[in-house]
Amino acid sequence: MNKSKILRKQLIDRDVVRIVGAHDGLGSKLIAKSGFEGVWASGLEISASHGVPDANILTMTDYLERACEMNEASTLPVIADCDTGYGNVNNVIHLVEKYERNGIAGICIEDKIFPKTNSFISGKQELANIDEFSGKIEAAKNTQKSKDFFVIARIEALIAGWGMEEAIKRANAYADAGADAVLIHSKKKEPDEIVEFCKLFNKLPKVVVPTTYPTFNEKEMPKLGIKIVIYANHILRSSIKAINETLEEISKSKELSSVDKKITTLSEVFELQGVKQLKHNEERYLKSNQVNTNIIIPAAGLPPSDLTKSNTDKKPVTLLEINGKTILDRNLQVLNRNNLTNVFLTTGYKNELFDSYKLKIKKNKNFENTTQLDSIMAAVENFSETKNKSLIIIFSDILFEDEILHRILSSDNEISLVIDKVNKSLGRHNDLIIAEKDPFRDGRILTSHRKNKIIKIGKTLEIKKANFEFCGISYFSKNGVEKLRDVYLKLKKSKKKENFDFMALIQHMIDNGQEISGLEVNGGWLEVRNDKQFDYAKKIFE
Ligand code: SPV
Ligand code: MG
Repeated sequence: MNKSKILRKQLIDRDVVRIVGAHDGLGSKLIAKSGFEGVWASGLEISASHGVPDANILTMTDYLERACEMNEASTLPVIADCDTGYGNVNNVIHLVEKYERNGIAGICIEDKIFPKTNSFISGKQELANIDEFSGKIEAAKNTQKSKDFFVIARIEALIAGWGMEEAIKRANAYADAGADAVLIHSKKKEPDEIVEFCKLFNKLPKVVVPTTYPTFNEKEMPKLGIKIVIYANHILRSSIKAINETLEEISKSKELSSVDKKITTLSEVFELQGVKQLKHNEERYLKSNQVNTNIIIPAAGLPPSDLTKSNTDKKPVTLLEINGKTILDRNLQVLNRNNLTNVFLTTGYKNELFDSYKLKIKKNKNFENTTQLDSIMAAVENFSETKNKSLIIIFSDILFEDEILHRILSSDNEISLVIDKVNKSLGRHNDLIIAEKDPFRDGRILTSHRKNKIIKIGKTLEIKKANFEFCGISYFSKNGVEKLRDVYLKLKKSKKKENFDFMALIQHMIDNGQEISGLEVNGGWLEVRNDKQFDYAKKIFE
């Protein structure tokens, strides 16, 4: 239904249609959210928001642009305040074509002389000749394409001090010219003359703007034939007051703490801007690997016993500081830099130490009796966002460089593990691997893009037989995540799961025919599982 039709329907369905003045898209959204029926694209508000007087200083295009902004920002119909029509009858014809084509529900033109000034500005308010203005109304009605486009004739006779008789005479003339409604304007402190006018003129629905007679209640309007009430400038005036108070408070206190509690939250701003929809659209349509990839960091376990010297407080290893910055912070920084922001963490041991992290955290209370694999799967099972997306699992004691992520994100494997040739100098080789092809030994490449299948992985592999070690970073495509979940749940059902850590599960998948690719790298990562590795990390990370 177009907006003119919506407005016409509201006029049938409701006793009084309540319309609020605004000057931009945000105002239009707030009005819609508060349950009003329409938006008045107010000349006063629009000109004030440009910092100029309401005196036809702006042009029709300035007003039209804002009316369109308000129209697009909400589903409410917009009635545009078009002053005197910005000139003579030809200007009115042009504006009706423009406004209607842009989906504006209706317009209001007033019977004053161009350039007009706001009705509440003191001084002479010059009225247009009745016939000339009736011609504008007739032209507007003859120009509109749809029968529903709504044209309001605004009578300024009471404002200009010409009296009731003149107001009624004009109302009759504008009704004869084809107006859909008349707006009868008054600057009196009481609604008496409005009430009198309404009793004397019944040919058309009436529109009122009770700015100066604020006690006039909506309840009194239907019996007077008033079908539209416009609260014309209250958004503008309330925001000016609020802005002044905020500025004064900041200026006085020289900081933000007191003012922060009094103003709206940023999340409300984001909500009004439609950020939720933005995220939804990204998830649905933005086919970038980054947006569609989750990160899980399992950090539930106890710190390794070989890290005693460097970890006298016995912190979870990912919270160890390497030159003033924790391993977790360093890794989050790399992830953020690569737009990988869907990060899930599983904590267990000393989980309160993670409270300051604004990540999606799953607490694994039973961490002492479960494995890292259980922590990974707890995150997968707990967060529905992990469904239908690929996944990078990063062990919490690994430091890594951006290039490794680039390598993962540009690969098209179903499941892959980042692997490097065995490095004997830093000790500890838990996660050894036998891959189909031996590594390049000359150390001149950072990564290799050849295909290399993993044949064996596990803690019990003999070091002389292994050609690679696992770097603690693995990748699962959307399909790969489903397979991981299936295998894990099957093992859980068969009660065999206790014998499986992450590596054993991968071996189990290989044994059952799943291809697991090795993504070969040559450095660019570091594990921190013993004091020697910790000291080394301190040397290389600033
Ligand atoms: C406006 O909002 O611009 C109006 C209504 O025309 S009033 O300011 O009351 O004249
Ligand atoms: Mg106006």
